[in-house]
Amino acid sequence: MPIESVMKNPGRATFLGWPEIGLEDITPGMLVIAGVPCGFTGSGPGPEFAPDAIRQASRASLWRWTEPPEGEVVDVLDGSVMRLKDGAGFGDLGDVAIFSPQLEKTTQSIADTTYEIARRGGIPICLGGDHYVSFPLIEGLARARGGQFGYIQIDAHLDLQNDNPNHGTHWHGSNARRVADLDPFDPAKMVWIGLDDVCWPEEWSFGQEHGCTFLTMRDIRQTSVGAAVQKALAVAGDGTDGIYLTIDIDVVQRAFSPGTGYCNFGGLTAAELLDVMKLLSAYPKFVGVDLVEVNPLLDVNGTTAMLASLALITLLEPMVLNPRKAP
Ligand SMILES: [Mn+2]
Repeated sequence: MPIESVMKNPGRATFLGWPEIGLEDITPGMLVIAGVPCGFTGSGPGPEFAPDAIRQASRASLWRWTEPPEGEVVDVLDGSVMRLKDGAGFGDLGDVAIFSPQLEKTTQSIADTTYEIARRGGIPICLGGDHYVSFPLIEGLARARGGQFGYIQIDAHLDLQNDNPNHGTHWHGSNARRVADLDPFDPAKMVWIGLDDVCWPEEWSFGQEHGCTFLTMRDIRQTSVGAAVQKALAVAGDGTDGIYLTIDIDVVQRAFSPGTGYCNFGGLTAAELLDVMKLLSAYPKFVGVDLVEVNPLLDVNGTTAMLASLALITLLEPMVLNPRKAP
């Protein structure tokens, strides 16, 4: 397998200051950050700059990991004390090679990366990129692992279009549909959280006919974020070998997330997204995660990159910090 699919980022920031690693350093259970600087399969330039912007933004949270005088931090929401796990494995692999505008070669490169990570037992945590990248990330991962997987997509949109007249079958409106086509995924174990806006009739009927679970913003407003997460985990986790989680930052209202291509006024607030992440973080069997559609060219004061980094940190912290109750 060619390893040209992964490049290091010498001298550049790593996510949360995690060590730079190569594929050979990956051990089973390790959390592996990989940037996917691909923006040509979306709606405009910008998402290709997101991996570095999210890594830079994560540095504002470094103190939680490196500076507590007693090596611990306390979560003020529940009083739990967290300490870095001894020997917890995590690292930053750098960025996937992108061959813009060559769709096939780029798709292969992205898929090879998660294949190689998962083959070594690593759990890929990927920084997009536009949402198309999710499909090759998942394809490579599923090919390496085997098994049946659930799927949770936090997004204002379905991304279930089969064939767009302008963009074809492989772009950021078709990623979920391509995932649904993969054998390890049963559409009845695929869940969307935070849907808003409109979709094409074909996407809607695909979801209805195949038993997809759509949890809209209206559902969330009428119940709660907690109820939505509980339902999503119950559906996607039912009888599966793990869940893949994809987060499209455009699920968040524009006031909190100006740096993304879609203008959303009805979506989650920033605090609600972090609540969703906190609740999801209790689930122990995520096989891979991506966060996509941050666009630094549209961002204001790095707000969206900061929110993206905090969303991932909130999700990952229980996996690398040992919680214990305060005395
Ligand atoms: Mn999307």
